[in-house]
Amino acid sequence: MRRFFDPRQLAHAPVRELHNGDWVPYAETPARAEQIVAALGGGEPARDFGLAPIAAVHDSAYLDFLKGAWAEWHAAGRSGDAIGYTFPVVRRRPLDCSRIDAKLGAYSMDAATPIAEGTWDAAYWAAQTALTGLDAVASGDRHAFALCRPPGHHAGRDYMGGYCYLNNAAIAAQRAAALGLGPVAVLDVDYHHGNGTQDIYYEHGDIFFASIHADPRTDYPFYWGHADETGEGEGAGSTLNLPLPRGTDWPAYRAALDSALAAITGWGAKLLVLSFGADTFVGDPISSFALQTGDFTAMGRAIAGAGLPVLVVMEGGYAVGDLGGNVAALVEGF
Ligand code: Q9C
Ligand code: ZN
Repeated sequence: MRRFFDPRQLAHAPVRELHNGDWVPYAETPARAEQIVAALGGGEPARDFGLAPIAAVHDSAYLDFLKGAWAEWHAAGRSGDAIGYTFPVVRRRPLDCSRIDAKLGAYSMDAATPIAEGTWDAAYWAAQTALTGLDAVASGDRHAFALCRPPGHHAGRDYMGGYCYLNNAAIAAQRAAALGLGPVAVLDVDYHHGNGTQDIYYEHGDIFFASIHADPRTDYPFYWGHADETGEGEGAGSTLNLPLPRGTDWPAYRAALDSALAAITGWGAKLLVLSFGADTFVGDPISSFALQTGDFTAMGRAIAGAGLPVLVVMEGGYAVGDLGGNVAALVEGF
């Protein structure tokens, strides 16, 4: 399948994140993408579809904030990466905040998502990379791989979180539906629950969201991804969460994957967006599943076996030395 990678995504390079109570080096590094593109033997650059398909998913005030946050932070006399530290969980309401500190808290769900100088440009080109991959599928390719970075599945309509700023998979899914390629399903196989994608489509009956992930009772993002979250309103029944315990290996994972694929085809999907994270790998430094490199090939084969056109969108995966091989293994399964 064709692979898409745009080097403008490398401009995003935050220095540190708050992890388990300590400042640690930022895990979502440019080297991740460099390892993957090397293992895949290169990638075609993104085409520019402009802001409209991004604004079809994200709030316009949030996009303005993302574009300007780093400059505003520095104009306020700060140094380094912009990061929130006060979060409006109490009676949240749409205040028009002027201080960059207030905006950072209002538009983020954690302190793992700093804004560096190159963040907006990289996130913009990550979204364009997903849209370029979708264009290949829309033009008749059966499968396409979009090497997106920064990742997207924790980002909601008006918030960033979990190394994610723009929800690349949701942007591609929305565009696919607008092009009449639906009904569209998003299957999220990153180790972490895709709370942003779920939130964006929670009340939509036309986009199905299924996620296989570490049980949020033990793992980030904690507050979403529980099995009883199934959608609301017109979206009632179009969200499926399959949380799994720490230590899950391929046989148990495979059973959940089969259930998710059966639900997606049973729902009548005509196109699949796969949010693929390689952080289910046994050697991942921030995760606790036990998939081996060869299991990713079986995963790709099983997903291709569902018989739908598939756009693969890259999400997490932090075992940098094994990451290229793990992604190449998945691609081989298609
Ligand atoms: N102690 C993705 O894989 N930090 N994001 C968790 C747990 C955030 C992962 C801290 C992890 C985000 C796209
Ligand atoms: Zn993840």
